[in-house]
Amino acid sequence: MSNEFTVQQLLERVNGTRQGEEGNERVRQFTARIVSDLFRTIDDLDVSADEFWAATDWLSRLGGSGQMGLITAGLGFDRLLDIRADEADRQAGRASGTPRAIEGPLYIAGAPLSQYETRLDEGEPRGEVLVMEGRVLDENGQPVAGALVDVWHANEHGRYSHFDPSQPPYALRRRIETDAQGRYRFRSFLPPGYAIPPNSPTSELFEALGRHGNRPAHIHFLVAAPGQRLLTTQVNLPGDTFIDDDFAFATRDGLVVTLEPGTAPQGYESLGVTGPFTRVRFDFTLQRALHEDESKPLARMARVAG
Ligand code: MBD
Ligand code: FE
Repeated sequence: MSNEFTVQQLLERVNGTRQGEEGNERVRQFTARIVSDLFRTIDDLDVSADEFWAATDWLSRLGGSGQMGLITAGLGFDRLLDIRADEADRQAGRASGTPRAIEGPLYIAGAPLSQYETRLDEGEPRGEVLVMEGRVLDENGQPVAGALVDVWHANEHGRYSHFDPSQPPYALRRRIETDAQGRYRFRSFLPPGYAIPPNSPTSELFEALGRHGNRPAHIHFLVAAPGQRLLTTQVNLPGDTFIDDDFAFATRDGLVVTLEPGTAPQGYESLGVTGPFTRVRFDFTLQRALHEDESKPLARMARVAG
């Protein structure tokens, strides 16, 4: 047998298995497809060796930087998965509920847990005081008691705790269990938008693409309850420059909240509200879970880990 290959013969060997081995069928299918697509790209675009090695160097640095999740969001993959999930729901005739929106790469599990209400921030307000409140509902509009609302947002500089080591652990991250009427509420401050870190593999690519790396102001949620499908979503604050130009394509119609003036602190004393604040009312409507797996309160990496 010759060791001189055409491109086709090379691909067949790359995708071949050892004698008596099958490997993982799904992984082999993905690899075969992706490698052959990239071989074709190199051919079609006449990619030079220098360009190829520059690209692999960038990928190595990207891996080392922990920014892979920024790149998948910025190149539209996260939104693509949501578009596909929405389409699958439509085809299955499933009730829609609150629109899903991407989890993003900045979730951390295990935030402090409270019943009904909590403060996300600590100490002095670091922006306009926000109280967000509402209920968790099922497909029939019935309140869901004991639902878990896991909420997280950026600080006044647009940075997320844990990834920004200057913040205390779990800063601006909390879990809230809804009360018997399905209600939750929390106090925090209106967060600003997010920008990708400068001088990083991600910013390098976005500069080369002539794109910006900004997200409009938003607050993330995972909402989970037994028998209900896990909802991963975000709400957007109105009036942001990037509200219709999100680098991660995560903003959605139906998720831009209304900011109401909350003038009197009456009824909000337990949240330490002493003066005017901004009030956001938002109910989350969950889909009924079709099987147990759909209701696990797991973030994306935990789902992969099983
Ligand atoms: C974020 O804050 C975010 O929510 C996403 C999806 C990507 C990057 C930063
Ligand atoms: Fe975010």
